[in-house]
Amino acid sequence: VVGGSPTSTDRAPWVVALASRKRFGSGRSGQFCGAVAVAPRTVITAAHCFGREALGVGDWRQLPDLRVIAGRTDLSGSAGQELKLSQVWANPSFDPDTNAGDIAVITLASALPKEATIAMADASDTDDYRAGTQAHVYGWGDTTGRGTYSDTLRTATVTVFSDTACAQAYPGSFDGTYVRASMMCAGAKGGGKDACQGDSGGPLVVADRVIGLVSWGSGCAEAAYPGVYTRVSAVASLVAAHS
Ligand code: 4AZ
Repeated sequence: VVGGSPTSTDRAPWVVALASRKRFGSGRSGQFCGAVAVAPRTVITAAHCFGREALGVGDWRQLPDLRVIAGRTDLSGSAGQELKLSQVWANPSFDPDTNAGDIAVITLASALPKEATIAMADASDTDDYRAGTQAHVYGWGDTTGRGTYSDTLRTATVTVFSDTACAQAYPGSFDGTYVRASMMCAGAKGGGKDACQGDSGGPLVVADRVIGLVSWGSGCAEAAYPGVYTRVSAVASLVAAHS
């Protein structure tokens, strides 16, 4: 998160880290994405966290090597719990060229407390998506856009963009925009606050609902380029079908 401030998993217990025990040597957390607990055994994240192909054979994303880390503000510490995954459904319709459908559903092998979960926005929560709404993005990702990851959880307040402004920020693909109906944008006027690499899959939150998952963007915190998020209300039925 660029332009944010430190927070804690006490305040945001539903923010979890996705880590691989094989990603780094001992002494590093192996965190590679954010994620969010939406039910005691259900965590949602970005499909692209699992690569172009879900759970690619032979790499560090093998199911037995993955962990969901909950309740650990500082990933260099050992607070909270490391949960095993019993299943990953990475959307088979995810398109790595456009990032359309960037949603994956993780089933945990053991349950988190209900208090450590957050509700997903659904189609009736239109106010949450109104342009100008203040939302909060969370993650352990890059804080500068130059590869400086954070051991401690950070958050920034960003503003929800209109679909028109979002599409205008990313023009030019074959059908006029890179932005699909299953996406939304949020950012700061003049830039300076945004999700960045390593935050992918983590939540964008309004009040007590998760409305977006960090998905993509051009650079980080640039004035012309808001962050693009998976629109949770658009994928809620997929999540329900796979949890
Ligand atoms: C990434 O590479 C990434 N500024 C995530 C979020 C944004 C850009 C890139 C949004 O995972």
